[in-house]
Amino acid sequence: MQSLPGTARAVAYPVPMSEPVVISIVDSHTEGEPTRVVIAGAPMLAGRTVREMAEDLAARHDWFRSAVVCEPRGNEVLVGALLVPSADPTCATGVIYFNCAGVLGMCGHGTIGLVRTLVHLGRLAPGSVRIETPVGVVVAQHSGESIGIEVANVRSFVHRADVTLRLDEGRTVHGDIAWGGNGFFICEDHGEAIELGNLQALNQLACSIHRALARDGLSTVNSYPVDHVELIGAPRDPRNHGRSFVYCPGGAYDRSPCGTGTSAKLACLAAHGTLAPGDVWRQESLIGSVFDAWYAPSPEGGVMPTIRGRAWITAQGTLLLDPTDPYRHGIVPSTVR
Ligand code: PYC
Repeated sequence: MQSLPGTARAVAYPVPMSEPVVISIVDSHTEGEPTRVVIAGAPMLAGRTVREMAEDLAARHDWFRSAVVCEPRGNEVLVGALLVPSADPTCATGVIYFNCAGVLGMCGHGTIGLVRTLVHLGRLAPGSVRIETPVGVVVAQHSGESIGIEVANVRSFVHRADVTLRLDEGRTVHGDIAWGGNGFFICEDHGEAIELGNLQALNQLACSIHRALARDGLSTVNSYPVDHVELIGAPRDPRNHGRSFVYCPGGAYDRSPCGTGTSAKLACLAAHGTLAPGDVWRQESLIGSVFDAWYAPSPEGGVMPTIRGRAWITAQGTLLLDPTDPYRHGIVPSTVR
């Protein structure tokens, strides 16, 4: 087991905050999807497990989440990653992922971006590293030579197969509700071209599915909502197996093939008997980037998925929150007049 020298250096912020807040970050993208890792300046979180700390972040320090990932410093595509201590002695660190809508369960592209960031900072030697997330332990592997990073994700499974969803427009779609570290509705009978030129129609349909899922109160494990919509179509590149449009909570589509979404898709393929253990599924994103993915059956049901993708560092810097700035905590409902 590797141990990481230091989680994000945490600060006990006074309330109200009258001093400038300084947050160190490293930005990367994983197959097109951005991740912002917080290196220092995070608030001290209460809790023993990463799940408890994620609950504390959401309950008491939501300003920090929105300051890091919402406009004007971030955008709705960006995923933040906050390193926190892990109480699990087999884990080198814990991590909490979040975006403009709130805290996420797990994030596959984010874990690949996190590993690339730790390598960039000289904090991670080649090999494997166990990381505690709010929804379980994941194991990341990098060789130091190739830029491909593998993530063995949490157990993934079909929660409800072949769900019929009636949309507000009167149209009906079918799909599986599956868990891959976040909750997904995975749909193939959508009738839309999975192409960037069709983005408006894809967004409209995914939004409508998202509304119907919320209206029907559909959830997955531990009451996690089904808040990601994954539309699957034929791949553009014949070397690949499927092309995905993944709509995330907050309203942006995933530029990568979505690590937790690809894991949930593997669970569906395994449940339907269309992909054998160990066989590689290559999932394209809307921009054509690819994750390789495969699974082993889980003794508890469902699959233990592994995804592989690449990440690159895009920026390293400091976020400044000026106490006189009305939007220092981001443009969020409470700051909009
Ligand atoms: O890669 O798992 C993922 C992910 C979730 C939300 C955005 N990306």
